[in-house]
Amino acid sequence: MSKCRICGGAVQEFFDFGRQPVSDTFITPHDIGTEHFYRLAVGFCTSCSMVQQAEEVARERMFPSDYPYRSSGSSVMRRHFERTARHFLETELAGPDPFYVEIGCNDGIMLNSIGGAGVRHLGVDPAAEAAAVARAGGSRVRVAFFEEATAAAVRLADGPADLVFSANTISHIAYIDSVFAGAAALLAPGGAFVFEDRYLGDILAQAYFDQIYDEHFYLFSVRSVQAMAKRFGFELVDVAHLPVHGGAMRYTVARAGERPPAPAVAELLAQERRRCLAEPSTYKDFATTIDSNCEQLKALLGSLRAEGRTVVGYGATSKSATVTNYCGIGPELIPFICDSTPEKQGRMTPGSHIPIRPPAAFRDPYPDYAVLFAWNHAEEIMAKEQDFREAGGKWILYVPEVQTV
Ligand code: DWN
Ligand code: SAH
Ligand code: ZN
Repeated sequence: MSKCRICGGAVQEFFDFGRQPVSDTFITPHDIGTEHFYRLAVGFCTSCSMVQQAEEVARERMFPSDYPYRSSGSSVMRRHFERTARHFLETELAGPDPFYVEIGCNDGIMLNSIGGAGVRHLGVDPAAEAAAVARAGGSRVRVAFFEEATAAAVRLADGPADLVFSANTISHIAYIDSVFAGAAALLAPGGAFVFEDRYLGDILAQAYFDQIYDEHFYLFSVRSVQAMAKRFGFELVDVAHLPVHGGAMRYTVARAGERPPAPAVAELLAQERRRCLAEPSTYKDFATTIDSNCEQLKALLGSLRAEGRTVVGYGATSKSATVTNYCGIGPELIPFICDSTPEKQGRMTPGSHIPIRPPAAFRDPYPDYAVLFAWNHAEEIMAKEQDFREAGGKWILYVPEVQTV
């Protein structure tokens, strides 16, 4: 058993994916064999229930200056963050001269809406090339990893922040004590630290096992975030369940005693107790489902190949690294994955070495089947690719179960 990164309690490992590559390291053909591998294993803390990985990958490996993910690749996510920006402009940023800081701003998908409203703002992100896109959108970005030292420098240069916001990033940071220390140093009195991340309750309910990969060091629940906030001098004062990325949760924390917790916190804690999110049996069942789904997916792809059917992948996601490498799926079963991100096209998936091609390759000609690795964007993608279905094509989904639709 390892020690919990949050509370020091005993972490009970519940799944080991074995040797896995850094998920966003999409390589060129002559980089084959240069990928970094590590042991991807995940456990839950028997004290604070935080789900966390056994091994930490160096942040510089996961988030280099040419980090290829671009948040704006989804119109659904662009609309989500436009709505989110409007919400904060009417609430946390409604004061006379508000200052907004965003951790993990990536290409400015949220930051540009805040800056565009004339609000003083600063993004913080080590992915220099994504930051350049945000700057081209009119935003200020400090290319750095947010931690206590960064926060102190920002406070010195720009003053206290009314809102520190982050989406799909805080769970990526193993050294989260330094992040909370930074938030404490940076936040104005009465300020809020708000972060949204994929939700453990949905991952367990829908067996989203491929949400487990190097970048997702933690899988948050309301109970584990409440414990984490308390440990670092904050208090969880509001939660909101979101439909994005297969199910996410927005957590609002404030300095302890500064705001009364909203009823939603107690309501969702009660729901987690009813769903046994802190019970070992829940994770045992999850582990069984992971292996069963992976066996079924591999068997389905093998039989389609034996029948001479054509199968491609759709969406070269970080998630696909776990699926393809744990299930042993390579180009012999999926000859290529199409993806709309220019920075990924022409490269190959880490470890499994499946070539990544532009969306045009998907239609020329349509395959018989397409494995939807970007299942969290299913509605948007299936709407975009209606002609595929009309031409007789079928999608292969592997969460919550293996099925063709
Ligand atoms: O948590 C994270 C999320 C926010 O983004 C990060 N750790 C890294 C990354 O994870 P991911 O790669 O699993 O994210 P997505 O948003 O599921 O990736 C979707 C992929 O599919 C992108 O490469 C873009 C591509 N795509 C496409 O080809 N056509 C996406 C859409 C919507 C499309 O229509
Ligand atoms: N907020 C965007 C991007 C999420 S991807 C969205 O919701 O789509 C995670 C982002 O966090 C990447 O751009 C990565 O470079 C950044 N990141 C990782 N560690 C960070 C840290 N310590 N401080 C700031 N950004 C970080
Ligand atoms: Zn713990």
